Amino acid sequence: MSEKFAFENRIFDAAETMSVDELRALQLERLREVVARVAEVPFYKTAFAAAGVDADSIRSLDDVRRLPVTTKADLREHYPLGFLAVGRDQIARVHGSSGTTGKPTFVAYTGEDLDTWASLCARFLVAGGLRPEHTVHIAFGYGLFTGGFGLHYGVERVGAAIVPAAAGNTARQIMLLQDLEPDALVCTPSYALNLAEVCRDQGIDPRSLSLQYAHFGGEPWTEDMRLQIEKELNLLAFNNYGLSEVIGPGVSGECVARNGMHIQEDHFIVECVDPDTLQPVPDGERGELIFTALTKQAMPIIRYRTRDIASLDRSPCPCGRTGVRMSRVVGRTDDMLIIRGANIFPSQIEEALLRVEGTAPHYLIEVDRPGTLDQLTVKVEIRPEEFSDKMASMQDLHKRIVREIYSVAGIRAEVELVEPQTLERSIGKAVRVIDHRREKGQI
Ligand code: DLL
Repeated sequence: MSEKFAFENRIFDAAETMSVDELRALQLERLREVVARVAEVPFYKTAFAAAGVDADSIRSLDDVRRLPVTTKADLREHYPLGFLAVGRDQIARVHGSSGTTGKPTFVAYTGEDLDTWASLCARFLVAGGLRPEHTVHIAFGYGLFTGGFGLHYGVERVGAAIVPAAAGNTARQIMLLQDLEPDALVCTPSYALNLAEVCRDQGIDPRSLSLQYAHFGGEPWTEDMRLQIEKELNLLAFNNYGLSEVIGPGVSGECVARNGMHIQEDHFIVECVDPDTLQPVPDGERGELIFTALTKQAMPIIRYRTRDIASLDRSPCPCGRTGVRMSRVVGRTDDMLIIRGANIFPSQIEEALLRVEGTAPHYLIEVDRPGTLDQLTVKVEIRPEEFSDKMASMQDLHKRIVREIYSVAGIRAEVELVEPQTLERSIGKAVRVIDHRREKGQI
């Protein structure tokens, strides 16, 4: 535990400790309600008819498995807002997350959804130390990404003070941290390490900052990384998880016992399944998580396949919360990369390259974390006819590729132009991505 701060277990909402029987009864009631609510959403209308299910046929919680699953591809097919279950006039806000194409997947919220979301974030923040008298430095992007606004309104709901530092400009962030002396830090775990490094470069000891604890999420990280961050910044680090399609941050988070993230089961039904058969796996075994959002109004989602691999633990927790705990996310079943908190699919890089004439369809994406920040390098073969020893034309090509990748994937990549025929050819499935972070145990 932190040298600076005595963590006591506080509960924000009595719903977090309701008995398992009460919880299951509430889930069943809410499941019936949400199935009725989405009955006129075209995708569900068709899928429910095909599966022969409706609200009346949901008699027990096991019946959730009779409902169709929803995937990111389904959301994309109904771009931009085909999953709306309310009129446009009911929407209070839209967020989004990157998809496999240049267009994001949008998610919409009513005023009531935003209220629910703020409470869900408040709950895990309080579970991990937040008190009304604290100040929280939020270094998540404020924009379509759900991290910034989600955590912002969660902190506000608790009644604590916020420094909405947002993302980027690390030197300025360090000034804010030094001068405003916040108690807590909110960002991605990799950004916390970056902050510590830049601090040291400026001759400031990151351990001397006022921070007592931090809430990290938005990307995978390991237990080793937790220890490293805690040592470098002298704070206690909590993990929280969520995804835009389900609501954003606030799906689950750690309590002071830090033995897994409590899923907020009064609002979400979780299943952990074998990704190939969709059959449930026993507790403690790894599988793909599937979430049903029970209370959302604008865009309820039924059995959303997260592609995130984790396991579930239903043993009682000393904190008293009854929500099942999920382990860290240990991997994904698709090829989505999370780079500095942003979701990137290799197909986006391919799409960007295809837009630039002169590049061959041979490329390799390398992801690394040489210091504290993720680095994305794209090695691109030049077509023989384009290859030239004229610096100017090569530089121009390089610039165009960097620009296209930024425009499609929203990320600054290092681009290396390589000579024709230099990238290894595969005989089976092309290896497009080498993630050095995995070999190093960083993710
Ligand atoms: O990353 C929501 C979020 C923001 C959660 C801030 C927590 C804090 P998306 O951009 O839609 O939403 O990305 C969702 O990020 O499916 C996971 O693969 C990954 N992810 C999120 N939190 C964690 C975590 C937000 N704590 C995708 N550990 C998810 C591992 C995480 N992976």
